[in-house]
Order: sequence, then C-alpha cells, then structure tokens
Amino acid sequence: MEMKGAPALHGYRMPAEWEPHSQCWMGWPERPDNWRDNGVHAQKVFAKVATAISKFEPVTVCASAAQWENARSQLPENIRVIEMSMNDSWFRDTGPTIVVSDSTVTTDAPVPKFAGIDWNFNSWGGVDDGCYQDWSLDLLVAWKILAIERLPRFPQSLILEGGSIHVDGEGTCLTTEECLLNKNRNPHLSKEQIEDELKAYLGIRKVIWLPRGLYGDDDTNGHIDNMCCFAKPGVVLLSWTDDETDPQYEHSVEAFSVVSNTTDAKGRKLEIIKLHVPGPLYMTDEEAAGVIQVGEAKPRLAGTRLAASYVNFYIANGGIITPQFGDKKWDDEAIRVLSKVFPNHEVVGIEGAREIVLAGGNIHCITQQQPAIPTAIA
Ligand code: KQY
Repeated sequence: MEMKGAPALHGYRMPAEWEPHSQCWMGWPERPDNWRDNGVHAQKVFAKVATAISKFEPVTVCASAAQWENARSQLPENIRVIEMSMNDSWFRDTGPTIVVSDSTVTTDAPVPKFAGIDWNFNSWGGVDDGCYQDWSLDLLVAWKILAIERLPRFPQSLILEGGSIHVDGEGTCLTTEECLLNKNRNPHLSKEQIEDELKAYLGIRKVIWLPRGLYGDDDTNGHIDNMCCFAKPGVVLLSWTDDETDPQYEHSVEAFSVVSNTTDAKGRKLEIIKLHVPGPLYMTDEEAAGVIQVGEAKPRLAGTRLAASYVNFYIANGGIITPQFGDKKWDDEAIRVLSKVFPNHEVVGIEGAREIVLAGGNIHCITQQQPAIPTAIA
C-alpha cells in the first residue's frame, strides 16, 4: 500500500535502534569489483554477523539468484534466506527505514502500526561521484522488503541513505553536513528544506549537524554511522583519536565541540563517550589486487586509509554486534567501552570485520532493523 503525505502527519516516528526489533535484514555480498576474491572472505564475515545477530532476533538474508544456494549453505538453519536482486549488499542504505505509530487511538480507519520509508538512492553520489554506475536494483530493495512484510510504503524523492542518520527515538536526529548537504545528493534543497524533510519523515523535532564524518569515509561522504551514534537518549558515542597528528583528530575534535555545545530535542545536554578508532589501517597490495578493477565500481587502491570505526556496530535485542579489526589494543578497548555503555546487552565482537571495511562500510551498514511492538503493549 502506498501512503500519501509524510509519515509524521500520520503519527509515525523512527524508533531508536535499541527499541525492540521483530527481525534484522541483510544482503549478501558478491560483486567482484568491490569485494575481493569474488566476495568469499566477506561472505564468511557476513555469515558471522548474521549468525551473531540471530542469537538475539530473527534474521533474513537476501541473496541474488546466483548466490542463493551458496548463502543458504553458509548460514545456519534459523536464518531465513530469500532471493532478491541487488547491485550491492548495504541494506542500511538501500533497505527501508521502518517507522512506528505510537497512537493508541481506535478509529474507523486505524493507522497501521508500522510503515516504511523508501528513500531515493544514487549509489552514494550519482554517476560522477558514486560507488557504481547502475543502482537500478538497489532502488527496489526497500520496496521489496516492505512488500514481503505487507507494510505500507512512503516513497521519498529525497536521496538519503540510512547510514547517514541516527535517531534517539525521542525527537533528535544526528547527521553530517558532509553527506546530507553534499552537492552529489540533493543539490536543489537548502539545509532548512532537508531538515524539514527529516522532521516530516522521521517524526523528529531537532537535527544535530556534525560538520564531517570519519576521516577517509569517502565512499559515503562521511556517514554519521561511522562517526557518532546515540547509545541512549542524552548519550552519544563518538569516534575518537588522541593522536593529534592523525587527520581524524580534527574531525573528532570538531564534532566534540558541536555536540557539547548543543542540546537534544528535549533540551538535554549530551554526554559524549569517546570510542577510539583502530589503526590507522590501510589497504594492502594483496587486498587491492583481489578486487577486479575492470568493473564499473570505484577503484580500490592499495595504501588507501580504511574508514574503520567501532561506532559502526548494530544494536540487536539484547546484543551489541561490533567490529573487531585485529588491532588488539583498540579492539579490546571498544569491547570494554561498549560493555560499560550497554550493561544490559551482551557485546559480541566480530573478528575479521576488516573484510567489510575494505569495501567501504561495516556492520551497521550491512544491517537493517525491523522494529517490533514493545512486549508491554503488544
Ligand atoms: O557505510 C555505509 N552505510 C555503506 C558503505 C557503502 C560503500 C559502498 N562501496
């Protein structure tokens, strides 16, 4: 069912990621011009991520017709594997943003409890600046998921990826100017007009704009989900480095200053918890050589600084699924910080997450939660 008007007009809001989920959606990586060695290493890590999440909530993995059998054989039985075409497997960005109506009003025409926003997508920047040239299949992913779940769909012409927004579920959205105001997304819209769209579609009242995302996050033009996220209302986790010679330092200090000088939609000062980045990490010659560079995707060059961040974790029902990069000091520190910030969640580190960052994202970028009705009112 296609919905008219904006979600907020119908009483919908985007829930925070820590609110209950009915399931998690993921794609399956295969394109050889982005995933090295025909995706074999990445597939193992996607399977680890899906398996880890499935201990906390149901998981559906979507794989192309060519990959369905391979995906099925690598994933445990409790994970549903369905066939879906896609150009790549970043469901945070191509999947729907599912919104919830908190309305308890019973009328002759009740509003469905859940609906999905189907954002426009241009491969993170269009033909001149994006990651690949044909995103026609990605454009249908959100619609297909909503159809499978029989959820009403709000089409949105705004170009926006799910990884470029984080919400606290209480009226505040975090994003970056580097991405949302980039001329390669919605050049015809002003900052105020983009804010108005976010308010109308996410049911929020305040947008906190960080100037830039993570240093080196060039694929996405600085998605917020590598840089800063809410841990609970009034508390954010911020990608950090203490190394003043690292270009990341300037990005982090600048973001720290913005966040500490603002309040959220409820007027609260925000507590900032620093989450130190790993590395710095760089793509090796061997890793770059494993990517078929003759496709239509952005080249992957040896020596490129990887956009690696522990902020790119997924919050499942009772679990935190976080990347581990093989940098023992900062891997351990990330687990320690996240365990302290989420005392009621089990923190699960995924070894080998480097395979995902080689292609430009991480665990948050490859997952998409589907909200559930809280058990207390279900
Ligand atoms: O960070 C994300 N949300 C997605 C990264 C996509 C990179 C495509 N090469």
